[in-house]
Amino acid sequence: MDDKRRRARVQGAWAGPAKAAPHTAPRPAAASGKPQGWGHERVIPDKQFVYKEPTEVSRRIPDPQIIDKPGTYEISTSTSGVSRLRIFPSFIEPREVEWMFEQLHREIPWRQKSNVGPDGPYQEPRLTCWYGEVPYTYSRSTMQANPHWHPLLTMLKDRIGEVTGYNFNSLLCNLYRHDKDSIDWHSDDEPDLGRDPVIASLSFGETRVFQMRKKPPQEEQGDYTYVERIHIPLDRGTLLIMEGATQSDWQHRVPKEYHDRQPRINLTFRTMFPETKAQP
Ligand SMILES: O=C(O)CCC(=O)C(=O)O
Repeated sequence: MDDKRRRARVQGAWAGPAKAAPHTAPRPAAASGKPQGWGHERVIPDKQFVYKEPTEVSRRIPDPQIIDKPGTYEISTSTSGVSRLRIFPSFIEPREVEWMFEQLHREIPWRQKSNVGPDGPYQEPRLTCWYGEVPYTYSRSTMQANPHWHPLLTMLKDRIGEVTGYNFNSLLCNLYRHDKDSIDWHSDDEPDLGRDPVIASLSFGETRVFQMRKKPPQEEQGDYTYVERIHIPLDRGTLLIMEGATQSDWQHRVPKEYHDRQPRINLTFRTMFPETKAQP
């Protein structure tokens, strides 16, 4: 039985008679006059169920933890360090969030990115735009340097810097046009981001669920079945900061959905360290 989900087996058996089953003598007809059998009553052997302890411990797939309240969450600690999330709902006030979305939707030069995966080239199911002094490569495809920041993006970068103390120099903008646009499991761990990269993710438009899963320990051989999971509904104006070992120890994605979704824009601010290729 190689399916781990069925590992927990109750090991027991009908062990048969503990002692020789006595033959039951035919009983006389009941006084009530109910019909008698054919003269032979069925003999039920005196079986006994013997319980044996399961040899392996049952494993439960953990329910995802839902994070939808403001705060700081230390989601794990490992030899790589602490993985930490900070959530700021309404980081952009409701009265600003709508016009910002409209302006970003209209004025960012959105492009279709073509990536290369294990099965060959494919079109990323969302539109993107890169801002930064240096090119950015992921999924074996490079986005060219683009130092001409839109003024609204510069303003948002500075506002995030004032509140968090982080000074970002690059930005990946993502446009999810509808429910079938998505990004698959990955970590933001490209070498140019240095060690323990901090990512600030700001959302506009439709709410989509940002899912996280912990990387499994070595003995699981890449099997994510039993890993911890976190779901964060990122609604308009919410700022999510990922810090510490989050990119070493966790993956994240925005999955496709199966009901109508309006467009969503996500801005992921980062700091690139192109010269060092290592921890600054
Ligand atoms: O859209 C999001 O919330 C996440 C985007 C993301 O993970 C990425 O672009 O690396």
